[in-house]
Amino acid sequence: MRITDLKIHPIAIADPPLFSSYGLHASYAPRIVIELVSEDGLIGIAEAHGGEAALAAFQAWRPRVIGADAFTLPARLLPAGDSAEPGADRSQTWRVPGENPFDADWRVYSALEIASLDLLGRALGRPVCDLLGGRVRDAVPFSAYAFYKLAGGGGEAEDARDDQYGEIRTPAAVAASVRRMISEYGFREVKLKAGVFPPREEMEAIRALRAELGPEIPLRLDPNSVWSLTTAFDVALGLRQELAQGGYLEDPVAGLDGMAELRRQMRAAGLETPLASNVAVTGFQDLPAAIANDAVQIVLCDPHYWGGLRQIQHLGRLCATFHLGLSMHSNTHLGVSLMAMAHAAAVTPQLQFACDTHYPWQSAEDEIVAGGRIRFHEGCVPIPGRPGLGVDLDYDQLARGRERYRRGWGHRRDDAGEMRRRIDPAWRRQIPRW
Ligand code: GKR
Ligand code: MG
Repeated sequence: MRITDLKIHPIAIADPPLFSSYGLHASYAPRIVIELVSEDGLIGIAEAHGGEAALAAFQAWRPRVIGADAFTLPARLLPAGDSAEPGADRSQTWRVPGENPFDADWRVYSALEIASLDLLGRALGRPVCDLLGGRVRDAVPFSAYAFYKLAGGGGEAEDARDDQYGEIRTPAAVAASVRRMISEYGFREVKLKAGVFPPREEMEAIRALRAELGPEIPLRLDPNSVWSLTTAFDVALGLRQELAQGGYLEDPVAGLDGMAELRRQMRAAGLETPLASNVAVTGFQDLPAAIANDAVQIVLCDPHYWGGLRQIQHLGRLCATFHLGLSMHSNTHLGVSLMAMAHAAAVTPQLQFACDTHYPWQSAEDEIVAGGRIRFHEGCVPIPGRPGLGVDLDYDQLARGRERYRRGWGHRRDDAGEMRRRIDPAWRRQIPRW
């Protein structure tokens, strides 16, 4: 099935002021939506990280895509490997996901793989998961993803969004926000984005969550690499009960060496809390060292930069082979990405942790899926029986997203710049900060 066009839609979507150790989310986040058009007029879609660099990358790939066969496009375009030079730091320690030049090719490839699967699914009348061997679950569990934040729901001036959650800076506010998210979505696992306030306060937030939610809900804590070894060890010790039973500590320190050393110290002290990563481990090339040094016990995959859905299936098998757990990372996204993430999890039996999602932080005003926001049932996204990913584009909404981008909003994710603009003109990312 010959591809006759690749349409590339850069959009900006409102984003609330969420904190992480990278800084603060700006009022708009960039995304790119692509449409692969086939010779018989069918369209396959995907959603990707956005911004100017991503837009240029998609445009550069366009000539290689036009004329390709949708069935064999993945094999034809698969990147040869890693674009990082030997010895280069290709982690996400210093770069937010979606801004890492070393996985730029993988990000474009991922979106093309997903759009080609959507296209083939539509042509064959089968859901994407059926093209990859079939679903192992009918509904995919996601986790509540709590953030510290300023007041505000994203967007600006007359384009500002409602804010359901208000300012979140205290343990009580974290617990209340998660309670609210759970009552709306039904999530059964919870992650707190940390690395924002002194660790003592963030440990209190985890204790407040445990008190609020009871003993059954697994809790995860992710400071995106900004703790020292000593601090990370103290947090692991102090929260050994709270993070047990299916919880984990995600990227507590920077780099695979740091993670491996922390693991050694924790095990010597009898602390078995698993260490998870999407910062130190960002692709297949990181696995040999991670495994050899026992630096990471749970890998967070992401179909947006690991290479699409088939690569997540490969990763699942590798994780099982090496006795690693598998979870899923997210970044600000809309419903097309959510469905791609859900199909990835539906065809990967080894993925046993509820997937991350930023989706509750986005608003219906920005959704580009026809029919509005995807509905969760008991914390899960049901996998539809409809062809492809199971969602269509709402072209009016897409045009609104394009218009926001055209107005100059959300051209690059710059959390550190936003932190300097709104909080502290001298702010810079510091590792370790605590
Ligand atoms: O959205 O600020 C954020 C997150 O910090 C994101 O950029 C991370 O990539 O959620 C991610 C994570 O798990 O590290
Ligand atoms: Mg993380």
